Amino acid sequence: MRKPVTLITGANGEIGHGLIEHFGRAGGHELVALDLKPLDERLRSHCTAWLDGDILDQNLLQRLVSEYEIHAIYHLAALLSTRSEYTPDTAHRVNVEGTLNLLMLAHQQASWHGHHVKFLFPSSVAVYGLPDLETKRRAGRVREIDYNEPTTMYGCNKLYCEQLGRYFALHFRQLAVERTPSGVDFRSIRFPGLISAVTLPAGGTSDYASEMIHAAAQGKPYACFVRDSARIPFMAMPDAIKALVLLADAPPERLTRRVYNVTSFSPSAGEIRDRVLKAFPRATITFETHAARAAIVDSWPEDVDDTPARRDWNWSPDFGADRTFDEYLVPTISKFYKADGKCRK
Ligand code: AKB
Repeated sequence: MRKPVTLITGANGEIGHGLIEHFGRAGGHELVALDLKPLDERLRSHCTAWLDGDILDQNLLQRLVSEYEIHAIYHLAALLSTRSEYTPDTAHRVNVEGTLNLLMLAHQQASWHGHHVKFLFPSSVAVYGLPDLETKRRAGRVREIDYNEPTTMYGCNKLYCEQLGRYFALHFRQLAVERTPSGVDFRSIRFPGLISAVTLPAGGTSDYASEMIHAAAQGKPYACFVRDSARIPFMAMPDAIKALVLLADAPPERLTRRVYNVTSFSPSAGEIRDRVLKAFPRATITFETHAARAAIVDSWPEDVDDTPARRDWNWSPDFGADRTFDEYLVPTISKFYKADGKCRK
């Protein structure tokens, strides 16, 4: 008999670390971790199995389902926004074709075991495209239906995969003579910039916040690539994990949509600098604007309206700006670098 499991792709990533540690502490989940690289040793004790491989490798995915009965998928594997701009065709393959592979796998699994497969998909504020700074300022807290005109390949990929997921959940093979639902219970969150105390992001454009504080904690100078006035929504990683788990556990009848905004606080890059200097007064932080990367951040909203998430599945952040820095980031990062000085990508 195949063991019922939860599959986590992109397991070595920032969200993957937080999610596996959360499930490991909570217990009750048989986790199978998949990533391009061997799973971080810190996470292995929480997992039933871990594989290193590519979500584009159909043979790998078929080997996976021959051994495990998948009842939930947290599909975290992706090329982030900056990296995707350097390799847009690869980004499309990984971010879109990879996601389609996992959606089809979820459908096959649901057909096999006769239960729905929950499919949690992290989307992003990168799906929004504000045309200029005046419109961005005036728009303030944008809703899910506003300004869906991304300027990056990553944003295009995430917006399209949201729609792919809705298709699987609501309209799958609608012309079949004997139409049967896909069995894929797709649910997605548009995350703001995420800041983790124990992992460093790789290839994102909102990474300046994480990079700034991690550099300061190591006594390294940091040149921020956006202007000090650049402003987008951010969230502490523990709240991102809380949101994913809350959405996954929400009764289907509570959901009025498949894609939700969440957020916590919207600091400017200069306000982040001020908080980092308060914690690390000897830090050297400068602003050296990279015009193209700054323009990507300028196209993202100042803030998002997360009313539907609050209404449908009782979302609310635990970590506002003060608590994020004072109780989560600064003490954890300081301890972290004193411990082994290494941070995982
Ligand atoms: C990125 O910067 O690409 C990501 C995101 C905002 O989704 N962190």
